[in-house]
Order: sequence, then structure tokens, then C-alpha cells
Amino acid sequence: MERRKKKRWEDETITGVGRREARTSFYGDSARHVSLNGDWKFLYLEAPEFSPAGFEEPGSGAGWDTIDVPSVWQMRGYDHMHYTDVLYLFPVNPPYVPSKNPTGIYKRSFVLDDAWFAGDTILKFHGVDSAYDIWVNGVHAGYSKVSRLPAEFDVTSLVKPGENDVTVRVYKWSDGTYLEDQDMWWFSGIYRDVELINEPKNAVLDCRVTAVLDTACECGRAAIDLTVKGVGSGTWSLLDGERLMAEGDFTSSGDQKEIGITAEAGTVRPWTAETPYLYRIRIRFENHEITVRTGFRTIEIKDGNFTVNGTAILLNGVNHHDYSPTEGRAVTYEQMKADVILMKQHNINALRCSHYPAADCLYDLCDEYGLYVIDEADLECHGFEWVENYTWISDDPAWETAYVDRAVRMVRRDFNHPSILMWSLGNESAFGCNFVKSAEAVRTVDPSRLVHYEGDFEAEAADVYSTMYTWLDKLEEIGRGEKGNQKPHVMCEYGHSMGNGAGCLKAYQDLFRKYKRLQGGFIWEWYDHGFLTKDEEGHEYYRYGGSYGDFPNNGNFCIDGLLMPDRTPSPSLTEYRQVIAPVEIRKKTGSGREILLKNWYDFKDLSHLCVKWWISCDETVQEEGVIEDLNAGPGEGCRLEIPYRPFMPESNTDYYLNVSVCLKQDVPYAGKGHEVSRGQFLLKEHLETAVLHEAGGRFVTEDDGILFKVKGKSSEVVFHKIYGRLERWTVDGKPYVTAGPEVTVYRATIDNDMYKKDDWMNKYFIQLPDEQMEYFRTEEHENHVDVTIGTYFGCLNQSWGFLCDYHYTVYGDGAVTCRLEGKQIQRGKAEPGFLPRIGIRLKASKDLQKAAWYGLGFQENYADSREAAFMGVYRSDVDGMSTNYVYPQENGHREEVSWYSLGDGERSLLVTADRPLGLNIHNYTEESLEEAKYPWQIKEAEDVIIHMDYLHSGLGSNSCGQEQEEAYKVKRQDFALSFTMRAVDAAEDVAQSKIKYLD
Ligand code: IPT
Repeated sequence: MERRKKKRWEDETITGVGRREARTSFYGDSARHVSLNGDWKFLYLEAPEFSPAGFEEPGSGAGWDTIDVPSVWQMRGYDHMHYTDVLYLFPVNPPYVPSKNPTGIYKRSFVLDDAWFAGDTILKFHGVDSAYDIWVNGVHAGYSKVSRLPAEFDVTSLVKPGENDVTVRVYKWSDGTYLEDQDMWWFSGIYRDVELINEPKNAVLDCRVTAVLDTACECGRAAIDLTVKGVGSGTWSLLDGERLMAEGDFTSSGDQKEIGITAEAGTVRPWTAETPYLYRIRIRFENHEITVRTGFRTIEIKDGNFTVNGTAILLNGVNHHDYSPTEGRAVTYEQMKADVILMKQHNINALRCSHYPAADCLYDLCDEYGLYVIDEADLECHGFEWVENYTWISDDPAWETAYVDRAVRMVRRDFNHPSILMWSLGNESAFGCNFVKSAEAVRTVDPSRLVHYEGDFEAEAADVYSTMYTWLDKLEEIGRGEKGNQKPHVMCEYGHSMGNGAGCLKAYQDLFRKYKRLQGGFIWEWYDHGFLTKDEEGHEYYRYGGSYGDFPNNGNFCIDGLLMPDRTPSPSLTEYRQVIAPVEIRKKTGSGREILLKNWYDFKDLSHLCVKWWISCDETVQEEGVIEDLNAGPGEGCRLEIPYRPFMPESNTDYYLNVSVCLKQDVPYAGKGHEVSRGQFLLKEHLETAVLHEAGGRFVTEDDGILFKVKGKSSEVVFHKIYGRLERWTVDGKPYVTAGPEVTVYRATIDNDMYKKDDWMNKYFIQLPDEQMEYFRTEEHENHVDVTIGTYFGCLNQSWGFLCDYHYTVYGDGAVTCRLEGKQIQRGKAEPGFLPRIGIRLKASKDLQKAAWYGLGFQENYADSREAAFMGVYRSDVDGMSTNYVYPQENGHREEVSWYSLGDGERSLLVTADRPLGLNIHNYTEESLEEAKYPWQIKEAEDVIIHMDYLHSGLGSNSCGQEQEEAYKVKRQDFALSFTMRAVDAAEDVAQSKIKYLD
């Protein structure tokens, strides 16, 4: 059948028209750069063919809208917002795209003075999505594509002194779209900077520096490859700050000439992410001067590892997308700088540009602050997997030019950044001949770095064996060398941080640290990609896929970052920071005052750090000190004596040795005292005492056949004899407990339980429990009443459950003790593999909004995500105990809680547990949390909702990857919970918590 003629933006063989050769970005340039950012006229069309006649002519554009550049037009009210992970939004019919092809025509003028014409005029677009034609003063000047790479056009012959006009017509869909199917929002427009460069007639066009380190002598050598235009002479110099290290000169006699220079730098300070030391290379050719920055380091594979300066390194990385909650994919230097600083503060040492090259300045920041980078070509054709012809274009030589262009232009642009360790050929695009060609082409341009591509499952073309979301057991096999090829391994994605999680990060780190072949990985991902919205009722929240009526969509699969959209770190970022901390603090039981520091840096010793230690109990610091001298080279350990004084412990008080490893001096990303790692150890000093409940407290009981009441001198406890529950507990007429404990096995589904949810809720109905009364007995004693309630707990149509015994003791002094024992039971076969939790829920009076707990905190923590939490007494209002996830789900859990209090500022409900338990305190129920799609939809409960868990399952990372590890899955089992409730003065909760009663 005959096919129509391809439009320009449907031709996969055209990578550009009139576009200059890609070249490196200069750090400094004496040529004038004039920004064309700002307001442009804008005409939005349904298809390019609707362009009005003469739109490219100067003077047209009357009545058009105005749009700011850089921006994406979907965030300015044009077209529509749409998020898909994998799906193309049109038939898979490469290279053709829909006739309805949203198009934006941009237009503006600029004025050039006479002096400008001593040089040439280069028009540079740093990023336009997805393909575009340009006209200058009405004349077609070129065409380009690859959304996330720059394009430069020499428009010298088209401009004139005075006013000039530039028109850009941007197509949303192009053949390039088939290669830009990354898991992200579909955005279009001129979303990175636009500038004019006044390039001298004799100019340095390109300067590619390969700076290597000879580790034997710590000597540096830089190979400088120049491309110059024009005739003349030049000089080069290599500078350390302002200090000249080497210099030389060169001449050029041709139109365009390649010049090779070798600069011997002598002894240098090596560049590593830990020691990001930069040098400058200055090139002057006639009147043109440029500078590039460089760092001396050698990247190579040695003994099965990838190494920097001869040392195998471990990557503790994150995946980074361009993102702003208000601007979509248009991001500023300030934002990227804040990102890089935040990464460094969180011990992150590597960044993967997922899944396209970033703006130049991100690499500058990584060079400066020290992050290893995997730079990735703007290439993903994931939608082909869904049509079950995944290799369709990746293995079709007709597309070779397009593939190679994307990789090579990236390498040419980013060549000079010492931070870049690997060139990645793309993401999620199967494997085929075009990747083999891309790898070859990349190595031709730059043999000094490694080639990465995860889709090359056998690492045929890549230098490293890269996998994503590999489960722990498989990863261990890779580590042992039983799986895959023999190349060094990296996880380009793991730890899917969607919603609450990722858990089990420590388990990954342990493997990375155990097996030489495993060289770390990159958490998926840095940001939650939600967009700030204010609705008519004034609710402010973040929208995700589907929130805009976009269909099909991948919902909140884009809300999967370590950072909330407003850059607030999620608890998982704090967890990650500790998991990857470059110093591990250990203490052997019985080792007295001795602790051990293990140095996990690859290059640095610990001399830049000090140890702050303090002995804590409850809310007080009893003694503190600093140890300044830490001596341990990379990979080594050192022992320290913590010189705390002997002390007499107070009764029923835990004492902790807390250790914080901190920076001794300010560094560019953090101040002196910034914590790099922390550790905490329970001291053996402990004194246990117990007292009797106050004797003589009088009480009376009432029984009307339905309610059984125990009235003390000031308290009243009411039990329901039919439902078998503690109904309420009041003291001095003030209600504290408004609904007594009932067993629960359910939590509001977290994203990482998304594959369990259907079974849990539609097959095992764990959210629909029924606790049936078995028996109700009372026994009155001299100063207490025993109420024993038997129940049967089960869920809708389930044969598994628990036989429960609640033993309540109501004392004359008002205290109530509950001892609950649950015995598992299963009389059929069907049951869930594990349960979210086994625990109880109770309700407290709504005016009790001030919470305190003694347990792990401050931030939420879970069985497989608690490395960053310390034991202590923490205080918060009830709302402050919740983490406000963009997509509502279980949150705010705390482990190891021995007591908690809930008060109104004057009086508090104090609950002390015999054995530490898990705690959640919220102003909402998990049912309403489950129902809500946005935080503002979470219904406020009439009571404070308390969960006390015998066990609470871990988080895992199963929204994409590893399930909860077996140890952190709560299996059906017998359980027991035992606690005492008392009403105390709010200020007395800590003191009162120490009163332990004899049975
Ligand atoms: C992987 C993608 O590379 C990434 O872009 C993102 O979509 C991530 O998954 C999930 O959030 S691909 C997946 C098939 C493992």
C-alpha cells in the first residue's frame, strides 16, 4: 500500500536542518551572549498546517497571545496535561504522527547594534520539545529535534543591524516522539533558555578536554582538542585558581581547524565526588577567549570493577528528572543548585540523568559539589514493548542515525564535565543494532568513559552490567558472580520511592557493601511529580495522572520520589541518608565505652569529621562531649573510647549513648556541625523498680445487663456486655478513651502494597473485620475489679482469625490495665500471605491533641525503614504525627514505643506498655485515608484514632521491585499486648511513665 509522503517532522533520517555540529558548552566565553528568554508572541494551533499565511514574516503576530520562555505550554493553559508511564498517546505507526499535532508558533524581535556585526550570529536553543522549525526575518533558518539537547544555528547571513524577527514553530509530535517515551508528563514548547551568541569571526568553536590522572605520581595530563575557525594565533593555559600550571600557543591557518594540545599538569589534586577539585583551561584565539573547567581523574575497569583513579567506588545515587511543581519541565539554576546541595547533605554521591540530558548547569554543579553522573541520552521507546514488538525501531537500521545522533550530541555537549562517569545510551528501549552503533560512536568520540545501557541485558555493548529493581536474592546471585556476565554491576534504578517507602534500603546497602562486584545504585527517584493546584474551595494540593481527566494515565505512579513536590524531604530520604552514611557507627554488646567507626568513603579519611556524643535519658542530655581526632583511612575502622562518667541510674529509666559524626568545618554544601552519620546505643545502666497500686481506692459497680460500669472515686469505666468491649473511660467527668481496643489487621494501603491490595481487600476482606463476643466475666476484689472478655476476631467470609482474651483490671486509683492475648486460628485454607499489621485500635477524646511518646522518632519509621530514627521522648500535636503524602496512605507509624501520652495541655491520658509496640496516632481513620485521593479529602474523625501494633509489616519497594523481606511480613500468629492507662497531669507524663506496678 502506498504511504503518504513524510512530513519533515516525521522523517527519522533527518536529525536537523542547518543545525551546527554539536560542541561542548563553555564555562566562560568572551563572546557576547544575549538572552532571548522572556515574553514571546504565541499562537497555539491544532496542527502546523493551520499556520496563518505569512506567520514567519516580521510584523505578523497581531492578536496572538503572549507566553514566557522558557516554559512548557501545558502549564500555561494550552493543550492538556497528560501523564503516561509507557503508552504513546497515538497509534504506534512510526515514524508517522497524528495529523492533529498541537503546534505552538513563537515569535519575538531583537535589536542588534552595528558593533555586533564584527562577529557572527549564532542562535542557540537549549531545549525545545519536540521538534521545531525556525525563521529569521522571514527566512527559514533551520530545523531541529531531540527535545533535551541544544541546537545552534548560524544565522549571520539573515540578520541585520536594528530590529530582527525570529519565529519558531514547535511541533508536539514528531518522529522524535517515538524516541521520547519516558515515564513522565507530556510537555511541549521552548522550555530551556534561548540565546544569541555574537561569535567572533576568528573563534574557538570547540574545546574538548580529556584530563587524566596518573595515580602512581598523582600527576595530571590534559589532552585538549580544539576546533577553531578563522586564521590566527592563540594561546592556551592551564590554571589552578589563578596559578598558571602550564601554557602554550598554537596557530591556525584554515577556515576550520582541529588542533591537538597536551598539557602536562605535574602534581595535581585529583577530582573525585569526595574531593571535587577543579582546574580551568583558558584558550585565547585572536580576540576570542573561552574557559572550560576540568578535573583530573581516570575512569577505567580494573579487576572487574569500575574505578576512579584506580579505586573501585560505590555509587549511592538518585535518579533525577527536570521538575518543578509549577513549571513542569522548565527548571532554573537555583532549583538545580538546591537539589544538588540537598543531595550532598544527604550523603548522596551520584546522580543519573533519567532519562535525558539535563541543562548544562546541572553538570557544572555536579563538577563543583562532587556527584558522579550517569549522563543519559534522550531516548526511550518503551511503548513498543506494549505492542509486543519491542525491538521494532531499536533494531531497525533505518533509525540508526536517530539513535546515534542522540548519544553523540550528548557526549559532544557534555564532554568536559569531570563528574560524568558513564554515558548511558537511553532507557527502556529493548536492545538492537542501533545500540551497538551508538556504543561504537560514543567510544569513538570519547574512549575515556564507560558506556551504560540497562536494556543491554547481557552487557554486550555496555561496559557495565546494569539492572533495575532487582530483588535482593537475585542481586546476591549477581554479587556472587552466579548471574549475568562478568562485568561490574550497577543498579540504575532501585528503591522505588512511591508514596510511603521505599523500605529495605539497608538490605540493599548491605549487599552493595558485601560484594565487590556490586557497585551501588540509584534510587528511583528524586522528586514526586505532582502539580500544584488550588481549587475553587481553596484546597491546595498536587495533581497527578488522571487528575486532569487525562486518559489513559498512570495515576500517581509519578509520585515516586524521595522529595515531596515542594522539596520537603520524605522520611525515606532521611532514611537513605543514614543507610548510605559514609561512616558507620557500631558498638559491640559488652564493649563498655568503646565504639567502632567504619569509614566507607572511597577516598577520604575521617580527619574532616568529629564525633559528638551525648548521654540521653527521656528528654534530657545528661552529659556530652566531642572527640576531634578520628583516624581511619578509606575502608578502615577506628575504635573510640567515649569518656562518659559513671552515674547512678534513676529507676525505670533507659540511658542511651548517642553518637553523631559531624563536619568539623564548613563545606560548600553544609555548615560546620552538619551531621553525616548517627548511631545510638542503649546503655546497660538500668534500675528496675515497681510499686503497688494505691490501696483503698473505693469503687462501685453497676450492671444493667447491657452496660457494666465501674465507678471509682473520680473515674468511670464502662464495658459493653453484648459487644464485649470497653466503651469509654472517664476521669473527673472528662472522657479520655471514647472507644476501647478492638483488634485490627488492616492499614490504609501504601503504594508499595499495590499488588497486595486487591487480594487483601477483595478476597480476604481485611478491612471488614467482625469481633464477636464470646464471654464476659467480672470479678470484684478489694481494690480492683477484673473484667475478662473473650472475643472471636475474623474478617468477612474468612476461616482464619483469632480467639482473643482481654483481661481488664480496673483499679480504685483510676488506672486500667489491659492484657490482651490473641490465639491464631485457621479452619480452612485460604488466607493472605501476610497481613499489614496485627494490633488494636482505640479512640480517644478529640480534645487530646498533644501527643508524646517514648520510642523511635522523631520521623515515622517502619520495621524495614528505621535506620535514621533514634529512641527518645518526642512531642508533637496529633496532626504533626502524620506524613502528608501526595497520595494519602498509611503513614506516621512509630516503632518501639514503650509509653505515650495524649493530653489537652493540662491532663493527659498516659499509656504505658509492658513490651514496646508500634504506634500510630491520627485525627482520621485508616478507612478515610484509604478513600481519599488527595489529602484534603481525608475526613477528620470525631475522635483521636490510636493504633497500638503488636507487629506492623515493613514497607518494601514492591510498587516496582522488592517485596517486604520475609522478616518484615506479619504472618498470622499468636500475639499479646499489655498496657496500663492512667490520667495524669500533662507536665508529669515522663515522671509518671516510670511508675511500674507490681501485678
Ligand atoms: C522504570 C523506568 O525506567 C522509570 O522511568 C520509571 O518508569 C520506573 O520504572 C518506575 O517508576 S521501567 C520499569 C519497567 C521497571
